[in-house]
Amino acid sequence: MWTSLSIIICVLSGADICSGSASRDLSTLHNEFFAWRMSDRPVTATTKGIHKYDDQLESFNMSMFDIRKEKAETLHARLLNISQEDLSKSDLVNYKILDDMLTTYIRGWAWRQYQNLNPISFMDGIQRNPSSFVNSLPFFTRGDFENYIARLQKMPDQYEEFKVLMTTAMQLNRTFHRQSMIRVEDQFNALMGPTNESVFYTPFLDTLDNGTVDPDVRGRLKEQGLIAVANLQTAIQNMQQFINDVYLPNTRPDIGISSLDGGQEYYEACIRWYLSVNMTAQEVHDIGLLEVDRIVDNMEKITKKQGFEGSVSEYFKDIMNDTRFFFNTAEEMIEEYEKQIFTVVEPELETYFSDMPGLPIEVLPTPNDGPIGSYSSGSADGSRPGIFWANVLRPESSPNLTMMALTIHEANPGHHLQISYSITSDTPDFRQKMESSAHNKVPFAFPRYTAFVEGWALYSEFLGEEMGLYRDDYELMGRYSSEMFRACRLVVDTGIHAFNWTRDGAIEYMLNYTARSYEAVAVEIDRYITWPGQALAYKIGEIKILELRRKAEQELGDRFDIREFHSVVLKSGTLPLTVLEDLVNDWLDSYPDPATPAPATPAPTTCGTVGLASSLVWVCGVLGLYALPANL
Ligand SMILES: *[C@@H]1O[C@H](CO)[C@@H](O)[C@H](O)[C@H]1NC(C)=O
Ligand SMILES: *[C@@H]1O[C@H](CO)[C@@H](O)[C@H](O)[C@H]1NC(C)=O
Ligand SMILES: *[C@@H]1O[C@H](CO)[C@@H](O)[C@H](O)[C@H]1NC(C)=O
Ligand SMILES: *[C@@H]1O[C@H](CO)[C@@H](O)[C@H](O)[C@H]1NC(C)=O
Ligand SMILES: *[C@@H]1O[C@H](CO)[C@@H](O)[C@H](O)[C@H]1NC(C)=O
Ligand SMILES: *[C@@H]1O[C@H](CO)[C@@H](O)[C@H](O)[C@H]1NC(C)=O
Ligand SMILES: *[C@@H]1O[C@H](CO)[C@@H](O)[C@H](O)[C@H]1NC(C)=O
Ligand SMILES: *[C@@H]1O[C@H](CO)[C@@H](O)[C@H](O)[C@H]1NC(C)=O
Ligand SMILES: *[C@@H]1O[C@H](CO)[C@@H](O)[C@H](O)[C@H]1NC(C)=O
Ligand SMILES: *[C@H]1O[C@@H](CO)[C@H](O)[C@@H](O)[C@@H]1NC(C)=O
Repeated sequence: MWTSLSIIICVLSGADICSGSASRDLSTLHNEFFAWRMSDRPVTATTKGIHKYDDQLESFNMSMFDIRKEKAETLHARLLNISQEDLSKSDLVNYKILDDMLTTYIRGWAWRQYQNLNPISFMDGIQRNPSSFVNSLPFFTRGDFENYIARLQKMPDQYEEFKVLMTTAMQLNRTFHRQSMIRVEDQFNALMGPTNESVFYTPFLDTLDNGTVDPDVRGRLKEQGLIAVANLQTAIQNMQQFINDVYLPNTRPDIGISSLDGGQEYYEACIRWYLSVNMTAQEVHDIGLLEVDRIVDNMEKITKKQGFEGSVSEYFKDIMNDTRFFFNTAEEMIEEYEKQIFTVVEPELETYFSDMPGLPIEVLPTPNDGPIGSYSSGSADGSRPGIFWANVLRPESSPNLTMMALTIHEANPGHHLQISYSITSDTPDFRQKMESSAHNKVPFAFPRYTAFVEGWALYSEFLGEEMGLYRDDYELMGRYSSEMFRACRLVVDTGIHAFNWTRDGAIEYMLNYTARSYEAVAVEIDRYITWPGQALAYKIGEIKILELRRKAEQELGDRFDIREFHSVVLKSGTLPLTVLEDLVNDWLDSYPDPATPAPATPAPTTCGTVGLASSLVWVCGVLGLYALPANL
């Protein structure tokens, strides 16, 4: 009754009231979408603070492929029924993103029987980071412990579901390469040993004893927990047996995904999923080669200036052997990061950004070994700070010259600033609490817009030059080595998956251009072998953001305001690159004071207007050689 009434009113009185109903329909729809996603991914729901499904696990039954796709299609049909003209600007962004998420997923269904059939690798599965599985749950009440026990009890069934998927992968000749599997055994082994000392059992120790659960029931919870963990250990052992005896002998012989039937098309679908733009492997590869050359040039300018005669890789070898570039202790490294954030970067920010949310940031040492840095967001009200996790476990092999680029990337104006804008923007749950990636499901998965997030962080490293954040040529070399790493990924990932590169060839290429050890590079390469296309997002996202900036500079001429541009990019939250481009174009189209149009073609000097000589090459390069498809 209510619905039909509102339709009549809309017809009679025009857009204003309709806008209300379109907006309501949209919000109903994305709430429903979000609720569905959380119920479908219970562990993710727990990590997002939704505790309705704490006793459940995701289903990996093959029948779910079709069920999920049909659900997405139903929601999409309803979305298309909402009139875009009747939506406000911010609702329109939400509309476009929901549209992109659903169409990406529905399109990905065609590839459901590729990597999706391989849920375990050294990069995927709970054995990779078991404590995150444990720690995602709260452990306060008896019910919390019971939920956790229920989850543990369901794990063996999940492994049985995995075996069905993996067996299907073998039948279809769509398994992982051996290289994706060899480290799994060690990861599994770390979960064996005495049951009461397993990481899965830890909540039943101090947490339970020191907590508020009725002491009378603690004994029973421990007993049930012990049995559940023991059964899980048995299931893990069986899985390892299955991998050794059945799966490993059937792993695919070639590292490249294109060696599979339909693999070339599959790879391009992965590229499209990660980049949220249409590009071929060849296009990505060519951009990578140009970028590597350009960055080598930038590096050689510095090495020449410093009077160094050898190659870039020799330069970094010398640095690695020079104690001058190393701190002695973890504490000194943390202090240096703090100094960079608060005394070098912070004073420069307001020249480049407006209405900064000003959320707090902290530097903490990573408890476990892993990447050199990472970021986790705090709360939107600032009560919990964002954290730049710095790996300071090996001061003796972490040269200081890469620290500034890392600070910029993880803290400000990189991830911390972008995510601060994002979590304080008025965006609905389905955008604020995007589900975690399960890379082996790509492209039959909901996107998270890595190209935007990582592209922004890499663009920030670039912006750091303009902001004068790199204090000397060494820090600039550190920036280039970090950029080089991302550029190499474009060459190597596509090399492996589209152009038959060998593993040794890929390792050699990467070693030649980056200051990393053989073992570190080999792990990187195995990661690319396992997740085709994932590593491309960083550089392509950066190039897209920079391309949009150059476009705005060109169109607005003197009226271009860097702070305004950054607001357009950051204030609508995390976006697919397509929607970002729409936003920038809308901003340019509706820009006030069109009285002084910019020249149609930029004067050659435009290239020189920005910062250092090194970025001059870049500026010209982006407008010319590496422009991405303009119409995304
Ligand atoms: C899994 O899916 C199959 C059909 O593919 C179905 O027969 C079976 O009952 C399902 N199992 C569960 C536990 O839902
Ligand atoms: C689209 O809207 C029309 C009119 O309100 C309705 O009859 C139809 O069922 C809707 N379709 C979907 C898929 O929601
Ligand atoms: C898988 O590969 C084997 C050996 O090359 C071949 O005999 C078989 O037909 C292939 N199966 C499929 C489904 O392509
Ligand atoms: C685990 O149990 C063994 C005996 O079964 C005991 O010796 C050991 O101390 C226990 N470990 C912990 C952490 O409680
Ligand atoms: C919990 O209690 C144990 C003694 O049972 C004590 O050693 C430990 O420090 C306590 N942990 C916390 C976090 O309070
Ligand atoms: C590192 O330095 C030491 C002593 O300064 C020298 O003997 C060694 O050859 C150097 N190694 C490299 C790889 O340059
Ligand atoms: C890659 O190698 C396979 C044989 O392993 C061959 O069939 C294919 O044509 C090669 N592709 C390219 C792009 O070289
Ligand atoms: C290694 O890098 C240099 C540039 O520093 C380049 O000239 C050479 O071709 C590269 N070698 C390989 C194997 O890629
Ligand atoms: C991207 O490529 C797909 C498949 O080739 C095509 O259907 C789609 O229209 C393209 N999208 C854009 C925006 O060019
Ligand atoms: C590392 O960077 C070089 C060049 O910027 C400085 O000369 C060194 O003093 C610095 N080393 C430490 C330990 O901070």
